Amino acid sequence: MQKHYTGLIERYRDRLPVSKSTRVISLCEGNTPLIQLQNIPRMIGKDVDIYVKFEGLNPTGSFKDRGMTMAVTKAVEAGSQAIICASTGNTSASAAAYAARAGIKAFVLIPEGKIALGKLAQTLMYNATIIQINGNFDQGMELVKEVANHAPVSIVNSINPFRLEGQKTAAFEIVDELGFAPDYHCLPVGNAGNISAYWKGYKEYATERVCGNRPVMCGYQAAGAAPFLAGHKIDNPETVATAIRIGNPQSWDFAIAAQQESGGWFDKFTDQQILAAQKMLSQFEGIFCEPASATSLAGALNDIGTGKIPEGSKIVCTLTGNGIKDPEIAMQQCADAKPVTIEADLDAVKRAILDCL
Ligand code: AN7
Repeated sequence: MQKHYTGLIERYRDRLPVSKSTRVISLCEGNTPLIQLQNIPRMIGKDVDIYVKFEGLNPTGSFKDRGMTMAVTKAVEAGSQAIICASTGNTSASAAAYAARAGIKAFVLIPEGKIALGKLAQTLMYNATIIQINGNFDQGMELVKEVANHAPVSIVNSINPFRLEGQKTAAFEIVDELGFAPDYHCLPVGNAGNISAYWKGYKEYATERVCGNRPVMCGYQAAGAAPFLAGHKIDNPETVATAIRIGNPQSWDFAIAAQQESGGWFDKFTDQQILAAQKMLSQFEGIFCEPASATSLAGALNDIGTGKIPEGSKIVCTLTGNGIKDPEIAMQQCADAKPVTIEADLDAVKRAILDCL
């Protein structure tokens, strides 16, 4: 027995592509809480068990750390001195952190002005080299693929298969904790790496009879960035949920397979619906995720409401990133709840409290 938790590679070593001699680059990622919602199911008056897998509690505040521990471990094993990624923010923060941990260099290409403040601050602190482009994520991704042919850098975007290997462990953790796979698994979809990784994880656990069932996979996109609903890539994705402002998903085929094999579906939700779900989760459950992450709950609540997800179901929604990542959106969400400023005396404080009760 290990004395303390040392990360998902150690925990699931026998199911991951590492050997005894592999130097593991880890920040103790994974092992995130699966929190059952208590108030929202009651408020909507439906008999459903909704759990959220709070991936915002990973070391850099997003699920990307699961993939990054694997990708950077394998890059270092192969002798890489530098990694590179294109990113809407979370991948860049995660890549930068794991590169720092490994003692190698990280280059990140990000769309100028479209990265949440917390993600930019992290990436700077971890000391990555940030290259901002006058373009979107999809253009950055194409450039990264090109430049990797011309410079000694390993790509750590989710087109790197080790990323999905690491990320599949989230499905393992859910099954290990519940003792079964949920009936429905709801995820936000951008590049579609994560939905592909979860499906891989569930399939591996189901076929080895760790559990007897697999979930229906539900992939939810932002309405302005919904190529899976359009049926083709789109050129100018737009959404307040900048993490999933992606028009050309790199894991298209895997995600379609996940949807078809599981009997699942894709759907899209407006920025307004996404932000409402984010606020609801914070306000009524005390769980603060970033806007993109709330797309999973927006979708689940919609599909529970219409009966597409029937009563009696056990549902897991992945909350992919921490709400603190995007303080600007949070402040906008709460613009009507401006704090009052008063004199620093007892009477004034008393009045301020009594006024609110
Ligand atoms: C919070 O960081 O693509 O469908 O470059 O940050 O696996 O792409 C982020 C994606 C959902 C979508 N939620 O996951 C990046 C990046 C959050 C995210 C997604 C992202 P995929």
